[in-house]
Amino acid sequence: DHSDLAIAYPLSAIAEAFEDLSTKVQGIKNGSSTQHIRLDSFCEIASLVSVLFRCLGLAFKFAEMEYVAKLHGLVEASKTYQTLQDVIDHDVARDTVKTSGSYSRNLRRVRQGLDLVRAIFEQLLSTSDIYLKEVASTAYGEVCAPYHSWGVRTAVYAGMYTLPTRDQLFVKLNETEQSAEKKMRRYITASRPVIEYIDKMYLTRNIALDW
Ligand code: 1PZ
Repeated sequence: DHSDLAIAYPLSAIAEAFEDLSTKVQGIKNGSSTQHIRLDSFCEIASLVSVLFRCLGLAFKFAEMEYVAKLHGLVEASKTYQTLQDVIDHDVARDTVKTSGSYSRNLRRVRQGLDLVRAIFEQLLSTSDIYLKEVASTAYGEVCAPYHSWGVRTAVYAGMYTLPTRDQLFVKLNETEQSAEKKMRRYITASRPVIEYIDKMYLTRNIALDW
């Protein structure tokens, strides 16, 4: 249970939870585990990153609500389906993989959110700019913008001017520049295999990832 840690030190909880998940994913990959990732535990871990957008201010409330809504759809699915594979297979069978609001589409969106956090952390580590506009624009442009509508992209780029400063962000996360650095690196490393695992579930079913 990551919930106590998540309140006091959200970045620690995120790093720790993704390391656990990453270990499981690697076990599946190298054949030492045959247990697929459970959808309910995936949702629990993915929900931890929503504290990050709570630090971004009112302009990004919409992003948080969007992310939480997608996750909520998956939590509902987890009452019926046990694994991530199960929900994709469900949608493949009904031809609803890309249908708005479908489980597989929601999973794709959550995956993009996790990858966006990874890109933001990479940008934060590569610059010391006190404003987050550049960091956020680069990360968003790389990970999400290609898949968002013109209207959403325009709103997101306009919102970038309202982001807190770098220092304010770390204070909100109960971190210092130094303490955050290590945890962000841990997330970057741990999230990669997780994201790859999700992508592979689509690709092995001949679903291209251009949406
Ligand atoms: C410190 C740096 C701050 C960076 C801030 C970057 C903020 C990016 C905000 C992205 C907002 C996306 C809003 C709406 C997206 C919708 O178009 C799609 C629609 O999906 P559909 O219904 O068509 O299937 N929704 C999503 O992609 C859901 C997830 C988006 C939220 C990801 C936010 C991650 C923010 C991480 C912040 C640390």
